[in-house]
This record gives sequence, structure tokens and C-alpha cells, in this order.
Amino acid sequence: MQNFRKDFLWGGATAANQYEGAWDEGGKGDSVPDHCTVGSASSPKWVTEEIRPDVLYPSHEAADFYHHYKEDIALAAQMGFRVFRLSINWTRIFPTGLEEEPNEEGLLFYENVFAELHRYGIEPLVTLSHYELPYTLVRRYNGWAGRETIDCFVRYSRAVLDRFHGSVRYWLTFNEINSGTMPMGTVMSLGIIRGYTGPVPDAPADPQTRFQALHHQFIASALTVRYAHEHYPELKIGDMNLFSAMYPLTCRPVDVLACQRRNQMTNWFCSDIQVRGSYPYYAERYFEENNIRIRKEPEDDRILREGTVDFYTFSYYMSSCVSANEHKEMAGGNGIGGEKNPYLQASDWGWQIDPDGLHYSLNEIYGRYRIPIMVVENGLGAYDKKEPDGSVHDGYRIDYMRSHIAAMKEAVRDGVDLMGYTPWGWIDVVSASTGEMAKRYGFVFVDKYDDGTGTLARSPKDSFYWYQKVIRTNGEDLR
Ligand code: BGP
Repeated sequence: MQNFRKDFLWGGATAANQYEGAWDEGGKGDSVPDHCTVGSASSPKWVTEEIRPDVLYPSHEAADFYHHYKEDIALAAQMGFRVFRLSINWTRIFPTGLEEEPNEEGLLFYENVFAELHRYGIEPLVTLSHYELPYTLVRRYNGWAGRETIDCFVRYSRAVLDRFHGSVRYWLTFNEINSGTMPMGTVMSLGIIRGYTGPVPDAPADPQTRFQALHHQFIASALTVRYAHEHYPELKIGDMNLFSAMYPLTCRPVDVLACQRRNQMTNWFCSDIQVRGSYPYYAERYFEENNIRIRKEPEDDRILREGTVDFYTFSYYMSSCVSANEHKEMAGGNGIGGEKNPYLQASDWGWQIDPDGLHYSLNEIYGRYRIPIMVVENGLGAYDKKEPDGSVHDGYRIDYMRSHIAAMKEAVRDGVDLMGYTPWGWIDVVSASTGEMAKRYGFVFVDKYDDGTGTLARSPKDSFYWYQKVIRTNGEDLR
């Protein structure tokens, strides 16, 4: 029976705004996350129009990869990483998004990072946009609501493709692009928050604006893919989706239909466009019923057709249930919440843990698209306790990872073409949803806390040695 392929890309994932820090060094401009405060499991983070001197903004220092990149890459190499997912921070390259020429100091930083990765034989996997919209474009164009933002993005993506095509083979355009189909995407992904200060979940966003902004992201993504294919045919460009397995809460046919509908517009809508090259048939009725009218330029359909991706990637943390009756008992989740599943346990943040859902999802995705797939985020956000000797006994994280890797193995045996696996926040980073450091995912502990204190020292957790063994045995030994 098939196992993980010999060249399986084992590694880990990060994003600049949650990891890098140095928010105003090296000529970097401010991006949307630089305007976001700390929240918690019970109180939401805020986005503020002005950056206030008396408020803590976790992205400003984060885990300070900017000054620790050599040390961190050495740790990744020690675990045996073959791939390292990171994002380029748009505002390091184009500080306001409006410049004509890129910022050389920003380019140099990534050049050094990629050189360091290659020294250890680690392949970079680069996300072009991971919730890192220049804040100036919020002020100027209301973020992605403005069609002008497409040109700004394309200028940026061409600049980094031109500079790094020789050192980066794998690229993703927009992180969790389908978050824009949900209210959660309003701030971090779409940046349609001109003039807004307040809790992130309360940012106003009518579906018309959201889906128009999303259309602009599809065009920006497709133009980037087309450019890469034309100029650098050896590169592989992927999409990136927030995927949540969805089950009907019961076998009542109306629950099954409700679940199918929800699946279409949250899990499939964006990838149907980015993989197949046109808007899917089911969107029409959804748009009609929600008074959404997408304004398209005459060339848009062609651009979408010509800019389809080479591989499909997704984040997978949890599953949810859907019922036609609104609502019984709700569970939390990574944007896509849903009804509580009585058969599953949840994390401390209410995300329902479901490795079988990953096995199921991999088959669903591969069956639909038949292109290579990569799981580019997965993991358990948990409260870790550092012992006085610096160790962290995170057996709960090992259990989570073990069951999810076993699920991937099952899917590979089913015949799914799985390229690789980069668990989220392989080193502790700031949480995207809450802004906390306390919600940790890493195999490596970073001494940094929610009040901004900490030495930033790195120390391997128990899971570090476990994952090292998993990689060494190519996923054979999961004990
Ligand atoms: C995804 C994002 C990541 C990441 C992860 C975990 O939505 O792509 O940026 O943070 O989820 O989420 P959180 O940090 O909210 O626990």
C-alpha cells in the first residue's frame, strides 16, 4: 500500500505579521494587522484607525523572526524540515502599497532568509498575501473594495517573483481567500474598514462589498499566476483555502441540503474559481438572494480562465455541523463555526478536533479537482506550561498531530496526491483570531507573553523531538 511519497514536503508554517515583528524597521510600512490589538478567547481584539502609543499591538514585535531568523531556521533544520512556509510582508517591499519601486532593504531581508533556508536544503513556500494589506490602501481605496488595489498587488507580486524566482519554487497567492466569503474576512483579509475603529468581529461589511472585494482578489491572484506561468514556467503556484469538513447535523434531508449549500459557498466557491477558472453555477442564485451584483470588467472572465493554479492548498483545524433549523448548540471555529458535534471533543478555544474529517476532506478535494494537494496549516492551539527547567510537556499536541498525520496517511492510501504538510505555527506565533501569544501551536516555545514581556528565548517542546522522528521516518513511526 502507498505511503507518503519519498519527496514528501514535511515542514511548518508561519506568516510574517504573526511572526516577524520589526514592524517599523528596514523601511517597512504599517499593514492592517499592525493596527490590531490583543484579545482573548472571551474578548475580541480591536482594530484602531490610528496606532495608539498606550496600546499593545502584538504584531509589532511578535516572535521577532526578523532578528532570530538564523536561529529559527537552524531549529527547523534540526527537526529535518524539507519546506518552510512563510509569507512576504507586502509593506516591507512596498511600504504604502503605492510606490513605483520596491524597497531594497525589504527585499534583502527575504533574500537572506531564503539563502539561509537553502543552506540547509529547505525549500521555501511563500504566501504572497497572508492578512498583510498595507494600511494606506485601506485609507485610500477601502482595501480590496477598490479595484485599484489589484494594480498595487500585481506590482508587488511581480517585483518579488522577478527577484526570487530562482530561490523560491512554491508560491501561494492569498491565504485563506475564502475567509472573505464570511464576515471574519472583513478586516484581516479584505481590509474593507476605512474609518473603522472597534472590535474586529463587529466591523460592518455588507455582502455586496465583501464579494466585490473578493472578486478583486480573484483577479489579482489570476494575474499573478498568469505572469508567473508566462515568465517562470518552472514555478508552482497554489491557492489557499480555509477548509472545514461539514456534516449535516442529522440525516434529515433538509439538513443535508442546508449542509450542501453551506459547503458550496464557504468551502468550494473560491477554489472552484481559482482551480477551474470561472464562477460556479450555484453562486448565481446565492448572489440573487443576497442582492449581490459583481461588477466585472470585460477582460475579467478571460483573466480568471488564464490564471488557474497548479496545486490546491488548505488549512485544516476542525469540522462543524450544519442544520436547517437555526441554531441548536453552537461550536466555535476558525471562521466557520457551526452546530456542536456530539461525537467530538473541542480545543480550549472551542475548535472541534476531527482527524477523520481531514481524511474525508482530502478525498473530497482531490475527487473534485484531481490536482496535487498540500495541507499548509493544521495544529492544536493550546495553553502550554513551561517547566522551571525550560521543558514543555505537550503530549496533547502530539496526540493531535499523530491522529491528523495518520488521517493523511489513510488519504494517501486512498490514492490522494498529497505533496506535503506544514503544521501551523511550528514555532509559537501570535494568534490570528485573538492576537494572543497564549494560544500556542509550536513545537518550539517562544518566551513571549500577552502583556508584551518575555525574553524571546526559544526552547524545544516534547513535540519537537516527536515531529523530528516523524520526518526522519517519512511518517512511518508515529508513536
Ligand atoms: C488560520 C490563519 C493563520 C493562523 C491559524 C490559526 O486562519 O491562516 O494565520 O493563525 O489560522 O488560527 P489562530 O491563530 O486564530 O488560532
